[in-house]
Amino acid sequence: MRRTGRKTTGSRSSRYGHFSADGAEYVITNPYPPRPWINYLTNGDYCALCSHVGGGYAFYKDHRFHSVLARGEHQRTSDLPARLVYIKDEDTGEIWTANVHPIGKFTTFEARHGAGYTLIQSSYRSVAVQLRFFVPQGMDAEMWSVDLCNRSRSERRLSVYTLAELALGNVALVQHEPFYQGLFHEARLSRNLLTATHKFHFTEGWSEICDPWPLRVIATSTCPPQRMLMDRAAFFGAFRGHHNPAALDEEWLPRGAPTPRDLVAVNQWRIRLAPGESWQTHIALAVQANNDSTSHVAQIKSLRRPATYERAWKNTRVFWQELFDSVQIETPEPDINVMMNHWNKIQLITNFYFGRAPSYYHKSQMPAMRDCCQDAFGVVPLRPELAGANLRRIARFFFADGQACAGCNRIDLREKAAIKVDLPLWFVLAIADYLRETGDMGILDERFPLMDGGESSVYEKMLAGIDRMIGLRGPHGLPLIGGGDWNDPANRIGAGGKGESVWLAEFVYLVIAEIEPIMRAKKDLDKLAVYRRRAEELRKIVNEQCWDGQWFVRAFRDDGQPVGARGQEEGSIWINSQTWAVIADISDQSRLNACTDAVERHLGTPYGLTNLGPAYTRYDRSIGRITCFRAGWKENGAVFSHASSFNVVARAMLGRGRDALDLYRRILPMTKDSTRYFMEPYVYAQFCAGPAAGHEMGQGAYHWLTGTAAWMFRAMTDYIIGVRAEWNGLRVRPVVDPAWKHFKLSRQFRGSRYEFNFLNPRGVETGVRQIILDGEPLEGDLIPLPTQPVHRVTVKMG
Ligand code: IFM
Repeated sequence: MRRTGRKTTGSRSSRYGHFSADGAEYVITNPYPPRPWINYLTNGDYCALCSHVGGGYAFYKDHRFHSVLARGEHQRTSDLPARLVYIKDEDTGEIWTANVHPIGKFTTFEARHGAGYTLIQSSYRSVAVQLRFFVPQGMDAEMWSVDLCNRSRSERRLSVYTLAELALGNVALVQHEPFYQGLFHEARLSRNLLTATHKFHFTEGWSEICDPWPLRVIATSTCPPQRMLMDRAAFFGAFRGHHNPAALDEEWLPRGAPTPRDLVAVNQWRIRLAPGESWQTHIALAVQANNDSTSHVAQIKSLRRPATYERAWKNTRVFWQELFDSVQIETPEPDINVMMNHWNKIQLITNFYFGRAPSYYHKSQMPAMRDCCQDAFGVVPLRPELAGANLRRIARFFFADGQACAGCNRIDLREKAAIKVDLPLWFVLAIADYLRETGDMGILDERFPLMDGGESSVYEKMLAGIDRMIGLRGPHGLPLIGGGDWNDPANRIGAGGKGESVWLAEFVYLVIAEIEPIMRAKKDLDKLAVYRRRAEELRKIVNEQCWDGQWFVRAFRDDGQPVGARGQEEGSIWINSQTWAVIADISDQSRLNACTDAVERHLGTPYGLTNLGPAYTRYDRSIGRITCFRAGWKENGAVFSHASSFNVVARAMLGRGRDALDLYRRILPMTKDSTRYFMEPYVYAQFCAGPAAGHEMGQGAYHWLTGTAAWMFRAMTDYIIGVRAEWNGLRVRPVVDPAWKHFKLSRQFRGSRYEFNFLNPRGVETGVRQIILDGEPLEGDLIPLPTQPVHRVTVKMG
């Protein structure tokens, strides 16, 4: 069950590709899908975005300030590879690209995205090429392998050129003022080594600061090239481009020039291949601290040995395999299996490392606190120690009064206090989840600095966040929404200082329930009593003043008018105040079921649920930017995957297994028609256009970086298959489609492995008739803490 070499697919394919038999790779067979379909290759520090033709960019830790590889000019539809391999037939002079794009000459093509790597295989004129791009664990580099084979019957004389487009340091500047920025480059070429850095760097307030970039990039290869070039202008020439670089007109690349303004790393090898003969080189593009250290020299030497690459490849495979193995499922639905066992994890860990900031569709964003906390929550069952480390890092981004910073970057920048008020509560949620999984109560007493001086413990930060929230009360007694909550662009509801959020009330209610056992353990009973009173108050207000007959209103504006209320022409129902009423369990079952029904009735589409409906068509300053988006797009009525995934959890919590799975399937990326959806079929996108977008409905946008990955993962393991970590064991409450007669979950917990086997012969949605733990019947539905390395659990539903 645990090894992922087995065939898990049967998952559907698209007209552009399919999953590999074991589900671990997505194989793109047509070089022209509707958009670049990309992969993130990362070890948590170095990150390469790599499309199916080698497009994308790369950075170290923070895409805004430590850019390495340029993004090319890919944006959205075009995708000029930033990693390019040209081949020239020296006998005929013909040129093509092993990436296929942009020259577009090919006989065969296949790209395989896998965990941490992308392979591109193509052939043309009987020259077969395989490009392998990967980011090794434990080394800040991207590694390329180029394999050529002469499949013709005659000897071939070829030139092979590799091109990496560099953009060093602060990328906003490089893109904004390329000429000016080029004046600060410092680069050197020696035999088989390029070293490049940038002498002007800043992370804030550029007019006063001018420090050199603390990093440099080196490029070297296992097979020394006969020529190297670093001047982009000399490579492409004027009035030429990626289709026809001027330097390829000549026999040899021009010899080295002084440091150019636009940097590339180009290698040229002239090779002769007998029929059937192969040639290979490995190339590394590595990031080093910009100083002369002996370890740098050692690294360069090792990057010239093929064994280094093969070792790194193996280690990388092992890392990902272990990650895949930590939680595995087997259900009757191949699409779900393939996502849960492979791609959902790859997406989740990518989000987790970089805070959902860098993608093909946005780049200037910072890693946001709310997102980082949710991604840590997603990762908790997979790699609790990584989640714990990240939560400790996030703990540095708080103020004494409980406010959180908007962002929590990886490179020690100062961050501003957030205008969004909900952020500290996500931290409480993530910590509580982490504690249930690990029992690592010690984290609560660990102390971290505060942004405004001094320090406090994790526990104190959690309380400060809740205290602050409790203090912010509006005219109805609900939490003030201030500059906004989860729904970022609904940013003006409380601009005048009086607007209130119903969703926040539900969230605070939940967070108090989450922290209660922690406070009991801490014997903080007086404060807990205050929190409980506030929770009961909120329950009363939400039920007495926010229930609109069929659903909960979303908020109250500064003028006291409700947002998301029946009878309103636009935005009369918003999803989150329904979903989170259920998640927080703030009302009775009949209301919770009624608002869940209303969500499906008013917001349901074949692709998932829209964020609100009907979409706004007129700007409403009292609500905010959300009303400016085109109707049906983004938070204004798009099918928002993240909010839909919350709703899967809600449906399962209500015991509505059929409904939960019905929605789950609609959100899955491979269930969408690629020709309309455009985005990758192997990862979730933030949204797809909703009904109000007219003929564009169903068009996906903002791939990869979305809280959907965390929530779909946990929705399946914790709420549908229904195995949830609790303080003293694993609670088992499956809520499934009655068609699920047999399914499995294998997961680690507190150092042991649990192999769950679920039997549902009567085809029920929920309910456990009997649990057998290691051969013995168990009372109740809580599996106790582990006593041996492996526990086997049979769960009979019915
Ligand atoms: O809640 C936010 C999230 O933090 C970033 N993406 C959009 C969501 C909804 O606005």
